[in-house]
Amino acid sequence: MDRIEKKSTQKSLLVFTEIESLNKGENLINEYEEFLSLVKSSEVEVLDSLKFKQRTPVTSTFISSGKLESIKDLPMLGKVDLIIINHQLSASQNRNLEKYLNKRVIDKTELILDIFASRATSHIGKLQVELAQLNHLSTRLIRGWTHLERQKGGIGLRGPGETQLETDRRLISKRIKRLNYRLSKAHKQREINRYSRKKSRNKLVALVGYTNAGKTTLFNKLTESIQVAEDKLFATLDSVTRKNKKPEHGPILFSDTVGFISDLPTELVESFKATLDELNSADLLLHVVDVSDLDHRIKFNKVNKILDDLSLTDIPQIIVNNKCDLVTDHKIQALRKRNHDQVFISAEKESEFNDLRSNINEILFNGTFKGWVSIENNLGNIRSLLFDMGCVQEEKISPTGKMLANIKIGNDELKQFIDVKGFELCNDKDILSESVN
Ligand SMILES: Nc1nc2c(ncn2[C@@H]2O[C@H](COP(=O)(O)OP(=O)(O)OP(=O)(O)O)[C@@H](O)[C@H]2O)c(=O)[nH]1
Ligand SMILES: [Mg+2]
Repeated sequence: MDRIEKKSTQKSLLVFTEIESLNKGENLINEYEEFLSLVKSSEVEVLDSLKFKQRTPVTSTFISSGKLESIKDLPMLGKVDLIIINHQLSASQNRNLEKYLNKRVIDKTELILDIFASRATSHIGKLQVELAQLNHLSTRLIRGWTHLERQKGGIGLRGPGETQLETDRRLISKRIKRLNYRLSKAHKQREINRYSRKKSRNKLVALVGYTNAGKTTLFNKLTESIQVAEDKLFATLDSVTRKNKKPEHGPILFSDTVGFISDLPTELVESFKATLDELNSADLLLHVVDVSDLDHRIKFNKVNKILDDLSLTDIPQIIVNNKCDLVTDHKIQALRKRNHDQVFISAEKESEFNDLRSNINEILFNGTFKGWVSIENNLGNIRSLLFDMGCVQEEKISPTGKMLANIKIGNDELKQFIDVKGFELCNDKDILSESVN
């Protein structure tokens, strides 16, 4: 599908319309800023932006006729290649607007699809975005797209007696079939990976949340990774899974995922379902919230709604209020008082996340054991397992030659060792002080 051409060629006019009747009580306070961020993420050049208020959408053109006239009268309209609307338009509204304004018009869905297309890097990500684009395109075919012919080599491809529209439809449905086939193959591979994870007893903790909440920043700290975290919407598209690097937890994998947004195009949710379905196998979700965002409560609800649509609400969730460094202490205290079970962090400024880590362990492993254990020398396999799990913080040799290890481990994880002969908890301060490193 054609991408929105880049800066040098595509000059756009933004039309932001606040519709009072839509989503009453759920409108973002900073909806306009979010629209600007989306446009900025797609890298088109903005010549001008208009802000309107309207009570209800107009069936035929979405925007009321008076406002359309004022757009048509704009002297700068001649320089505009593209008009971007901050709502989802029906195919006929889109077509009518294009006819009346004699310009290409794209809606919020197309804008988001374009951003995803520019961000997708993995094989699976690219397939998913293309599928979403084609599904979207197939609803708008009547508009008379011609680029498919251009892409596929043109006239020669057309079957005998077919109209342009039929040819487009045929090509698209063929391509959609192929994409579905390739996606299902790619997902089978992921299922195999998932199976080996289950066998390896690793717990999966997935970070979810509204786009730009700070998921990747937190993920990087938790796993000592260097994924790109940016002040851009949809910086992350492909989910990434990495092993926990800190001794507190033991066998945990963290997974960073694509961020959500209000009015996430259904085509995208559908195409990404298989990837997001992986969240189904998560043992715990960290719902990252940007508390410094005026809209954080509404966005929190929007994310929960999407999680609900994906049937993920049964998975335990820790609410992680992020970016606390941008909010006054007073406000954080007030929030803490009201929300005892939530965690408050600054992913960018902190590195320890003690509350978060102990909450994770509480849920996954029934709390944490911290202390010394003694291990007989014939239990080398347990020693290396503890190291593999990342639980050992310090090691010593006791006066009688036994290994002593200072470990942090989930209580449930500890259970498997506690009955083994030769493995004991060691609280004897004398032994510890006489032991050597
Ligand atoms: N001040 C401050 N900025 C933060 C904090 N955490 C993240 N950020 C910034 O917020 C922006 C978004 O962070 P990301 O980690 O990319 O957010 P994300 O949730 O992964 O976003 P998407 O992948 O786009 O969904 C970046 O510019 C980060 O530097 C924080 O605790 N404090
Ligand atoms: Mg991210």
